[in-house]
Amino acid sequence: MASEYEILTPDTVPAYIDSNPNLAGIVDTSTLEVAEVGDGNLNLVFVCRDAAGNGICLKQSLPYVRLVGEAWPLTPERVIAEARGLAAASAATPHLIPAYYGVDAEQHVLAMENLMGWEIWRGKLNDGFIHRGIAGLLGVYVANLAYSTSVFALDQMEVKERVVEAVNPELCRITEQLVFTEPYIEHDNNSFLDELAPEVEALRSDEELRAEVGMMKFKFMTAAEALIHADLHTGSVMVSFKDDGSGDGRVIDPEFAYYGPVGFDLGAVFGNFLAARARAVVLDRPAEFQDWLACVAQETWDAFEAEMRRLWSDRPDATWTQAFLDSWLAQIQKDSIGFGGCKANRRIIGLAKVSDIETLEPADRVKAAAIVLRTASTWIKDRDRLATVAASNGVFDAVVADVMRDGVREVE
Ligand code: SR1
Ligand code: MG
Repeated sequence: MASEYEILTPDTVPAYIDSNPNLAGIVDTSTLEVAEVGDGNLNLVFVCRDAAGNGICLKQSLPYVRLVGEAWPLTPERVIAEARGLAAASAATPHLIPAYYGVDAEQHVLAMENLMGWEIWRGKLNDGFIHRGIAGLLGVYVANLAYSTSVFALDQMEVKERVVEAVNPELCRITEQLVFTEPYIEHDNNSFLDELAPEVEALRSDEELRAEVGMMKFKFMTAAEALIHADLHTGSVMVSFKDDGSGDGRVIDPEFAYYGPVGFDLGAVFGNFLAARARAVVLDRPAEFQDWLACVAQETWDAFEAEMRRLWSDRPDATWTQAFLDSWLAQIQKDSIGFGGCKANRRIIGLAKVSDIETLEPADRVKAAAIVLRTASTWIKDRDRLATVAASNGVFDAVVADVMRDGVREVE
């Protein structure tokens, strides 16, 4: 049981900063403006800015799931997992995360750079903005985090110690239940429009799909390949535009971090791109936007593969040959397609949905949801045959053609 601690408010944040010597000098607390902006499912997030324009962002874990309330207690120690994820990424890809200022384990508070003017990528995708280059940055992030924390780069004793230290059972249980189990059964956490019921029923009665989801869950629970972010959706990415008009990105929120399968992080990205693409189709977004979105998953994969191959040349252990890397990458690509499907299905049926779909008018929402469910389920079942991100994009195109021509399954 966690000890009692003070839950911060915008009014108490300046005094909190003053009481923490590690945060001295970052902002002038006498002129600080503080706003609580947490729109995620779990935590409080305070963005702070002083009169001179200096900023800091504090994130505090609540002792429960914010989305549900105190009825769902959750360890505030998750802030330590997030600190671990930030520290690992600080070492491997400091340019792809906010500057990290440290963690207060007693008050369960993380301090980091306030990315002033940056926005959550999901919202910008929803509004039809094109940020070129960010998809590739995510591939670079996943590759560096994976390589630098795995047996490819580290001594095996070191890795085993890190695996133990990074065990994150309560957060993993959320994923195990919400991603891999609940969408496929009747559960109080689930919800969807009545018109989608036949699509959900088709998915739940598909025994082959259920078995393959079980395989993905087993891999999530047992494959300690590297430290992974483990919740890398488009709401965990902050974006801005560079002066040349291309996009810039920072990965946030690694509180689900643990030693897991590398394909899970890539799959989370692909599953969320799938939701964004389904939204763009039903809203009939301009061709330039849809054409760009059609390429982002490939861009992430290509950047991941290129970065893994670059890092590989420094590997200290000759056990890991070039041919091994080729096989491993092929397996990771298949895993990422399967995990992508699991991550997409849960956002349609289960708890913690995504605004890409939820903010659509009901008729469009049903169509977009059906596109996601059918595409995702094929990804899961056929991931070995599909084998490539390019082939998984082909599934999306075929499903869109079906749904736009024939509509969704109807209630009999
Ligand atoms: C009960 S927490 C629901 C979801 O929020 C997080 O962002 C994770 O995606 C989790 O599954
Ligand atoms: Mg999160």
